[in-house]
Amino acid sequence: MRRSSGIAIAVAVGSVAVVAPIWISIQLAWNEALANAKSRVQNHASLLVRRSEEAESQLNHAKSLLNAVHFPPCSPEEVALMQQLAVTSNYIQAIGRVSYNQLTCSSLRTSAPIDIGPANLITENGAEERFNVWIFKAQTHPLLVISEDGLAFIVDSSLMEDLPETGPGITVGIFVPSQRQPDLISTANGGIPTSWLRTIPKGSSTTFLDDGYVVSIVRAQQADIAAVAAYPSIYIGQQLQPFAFIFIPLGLICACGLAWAVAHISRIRLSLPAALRSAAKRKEFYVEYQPIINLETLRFVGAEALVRWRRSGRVVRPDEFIPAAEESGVITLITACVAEIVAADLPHLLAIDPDFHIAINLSGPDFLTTDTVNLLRDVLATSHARPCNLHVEATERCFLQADHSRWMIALIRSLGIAVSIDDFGTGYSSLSCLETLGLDALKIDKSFVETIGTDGATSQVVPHIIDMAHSLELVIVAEGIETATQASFLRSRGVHFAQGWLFGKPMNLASLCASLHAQQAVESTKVLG
Ligand code: G
Ligand code: G
Ligand code: MN
Repeated sequence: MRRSSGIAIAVAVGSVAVVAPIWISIQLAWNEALANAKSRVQNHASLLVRRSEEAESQLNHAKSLLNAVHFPPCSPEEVALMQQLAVTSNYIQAIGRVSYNQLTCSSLRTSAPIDIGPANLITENGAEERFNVWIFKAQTHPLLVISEDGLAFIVDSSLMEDLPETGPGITVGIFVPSQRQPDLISTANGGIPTSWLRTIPKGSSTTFLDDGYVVSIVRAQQADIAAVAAYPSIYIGQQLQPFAFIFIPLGLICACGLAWAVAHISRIRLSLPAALRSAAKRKEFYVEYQPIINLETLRFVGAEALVRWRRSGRVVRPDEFIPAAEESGVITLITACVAEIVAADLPHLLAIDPDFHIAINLSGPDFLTTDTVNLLRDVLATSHARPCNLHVEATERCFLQADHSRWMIALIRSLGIAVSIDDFGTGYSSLSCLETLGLDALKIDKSFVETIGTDGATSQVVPHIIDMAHSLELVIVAEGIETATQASFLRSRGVHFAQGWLFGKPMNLASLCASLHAQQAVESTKVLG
């Protein structure tokens, strides 16, 4: 990764880190306010239904009483009773007799008949309803007249619709849900389209969003009545404010935390090559050796040098810095450190076993310069080792430029140093390029070895790699062996060498020397015995 693209990614991630928590907090606040608005409209509609039911029962009570007493219609006795009933029920304004769209007499005690116009609708049980009746001169809003069997009940629905804390913008209405095309009987604040008047089962309710409104419908349990309440979503924004005061500062705190973390991590990542360069100068790198064994004899025949970085008291593993080192090219300095350490360590190992070898890992950038060849030559010179005591492992990424790679491999091999392809199978390399590179050995990656004895799809790959390596006459080393089953499978397939926790984990020079001494001791007792 180039520095500029690194910065671009850090800026992009940083921006997301700042925007995301704020966006999420606004979203949370909105959801909270929406839920709140939904329950408010539903409460309003329910209250309206309860009042309508109450009005309906007052109406039924008055009707049955008037029918039961059998006073002659419009007689003074009947008008007196009507008056008494109208006064005692809070939703009924007046009661009268209706005939040919006229109130002939009523509790209002007017002398002339009053025109109330034709019915707007006739309900299931034959009651007539008039929604827009104007009776008094001083009336400010239309009244509702419900009539049945000649008796008329004048209801002021605005009393029902006068809800507590309706606040700005809330609209409520009552309608008869059993109608094919329901229409409002009455409404407070107006502005309710008929498309909202949905027919739902008795005793149920529904809440939905439509055209910028939160709408709730509640239908009465018994009476053929339903209420609608609507609240413009625009006001939800106002309710959002108290939530926003909590969530947005919280979001900002999260955003700052995340932005700081991103900045911190990107600073570390961007400065990693610089840190590696100074680590190479200060000799903070050291090496551990992981033994390579002969699968036939189980002898330690060599070891792979694996670099470690001791950074202010902490050991950093190669996976954390090799990729950055390869990208920036600093890896060549690290390779030089490893080569220097190996040159110093080799004499100790060769003193115990003169045929022992150490494998050094090379990366792409190492393959671009002939300095690497000189470096290897220097290792041999300073350690007084023979070329067979030094091996080179190169990953597939080293071989991106096939012609150049072939030339470098030939140069290294001309020193007498063996070259293996590392982590085989994990990169892009194909059989055809393996054929032409002129390698000595192939290391099967541990990700393939892991699949031995399992029935995963890749478990079939290991035998193929082995057969291919045999046909190219390559020495085969298997990596990451952890079980005896894996070892015996590989041995039976003719794999020559192996490396893995089953035989030995990466260890320091002293431990490796001790292991070699122990091995020599066992062998000499065998020879003597
Ligand atoms: O031991 P392990 O975590 O040690 O090694 C992790 C990876 O780092 C291995 O794939 C190995 O190839 C790589 N690696 C270890 N040491 C070196 C080194 O000195 N040079 C390069 N290029 N890669 C190394
Ligand atoms: O360069 P190379 O990819 O060979 O590096 C070997 C890596 O694999 C190192 O990180 C080493 O610690 C790790 N390793 C070596 N042997 C085993 C093993 O048996 N099991 C597992 N899981 N990892 C191993
Ligand atoms: Mn390796």
